[in-house]
Amino acid sequence: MDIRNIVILTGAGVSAESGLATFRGPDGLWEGHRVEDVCTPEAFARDPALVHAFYDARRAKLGSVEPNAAHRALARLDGQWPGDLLLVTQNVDDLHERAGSKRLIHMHGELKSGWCLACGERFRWEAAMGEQSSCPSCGSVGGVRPDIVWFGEMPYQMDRIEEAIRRCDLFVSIGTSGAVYPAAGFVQTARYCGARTLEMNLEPSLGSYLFDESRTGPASELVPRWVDDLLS
Ligand code: BJW
Repeated sequence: MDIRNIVILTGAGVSAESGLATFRGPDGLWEGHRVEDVCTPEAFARDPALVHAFYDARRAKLGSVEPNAAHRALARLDGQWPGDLLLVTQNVDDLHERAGSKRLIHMHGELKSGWCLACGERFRWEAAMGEQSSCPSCGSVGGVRPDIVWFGEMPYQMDRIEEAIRRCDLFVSIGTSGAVYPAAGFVQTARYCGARTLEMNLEPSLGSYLFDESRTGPASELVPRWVDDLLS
């Protein structure tokens, strides 16, 4: 099969070997809480200090981690692939862009972005956020929240993502459990539109049976090998 257009979906597993915790593993984020119970606008309204503390700690952690071999291989593919390529990440860390990926969408937002609920502006945010931050755009205090897509909110750039999936010849899913929609449904759209589908994950994901091929192992080993094959 001739491959020209590629869509790659990544999840927390691609950053695990950089030292960032996944969501649903034994050492997952939010120990003692289900992520579905705390990553919601309602949870933020109920206890903003708790939610800010969680995201402030994760934003601070970015300063001590580096992209791994999987991020670097995907950036190499982005730089060398002559056809269309779109890397859609569910991750809110900045490791793909630090590795050099350019054709990238953060569908669940970014740790280093803030969003003012008073004026609607989004802006780069590197420091701790807390409850009393003021908006750099309108100056209002108390309305700044992490620019993160929580449960019940619409992921970013869905039109662009869906169009790329409908046009792709190869859909690849890396390091995601397939527990969260709409990302978990991308493989079905890709299949329906005739794309070949490949999963690379430490273990078979929930939707593993939907893929033409499922490779199991650490992303830092599987992804560079797959990129080498594709570019050779
Ligand atoms: C390795 C590895 C290594 C480890 N190498 N692999 C009922 C049915 C269907 C849907 C719904 C439903 N009720 C509600 C919904 C919708 C809801 C949803 O999906 N809920 C589920 C709980 C069922 N979704 C939403 O609300 C979304 N919005 C929405 O649907 O809007 C409406 C809409 C309609 C139509 C079209 C479009 C939209 C919003 C979802 C927001 C998710 N937000 C979070 C948190 C915020 C970000 C943050 O704080 O970081 O995003 S939840 C959390 O899960 C985070 C992740 O991005 C997301 C996915 O997790 P991921 O990446 O898969 O991580 P893990 O930990 O689950 O898996 C890691 C995998 O890696 C594992 O398999 C490991 O084995 C593997 N791994 N090490 C390779 N070294």
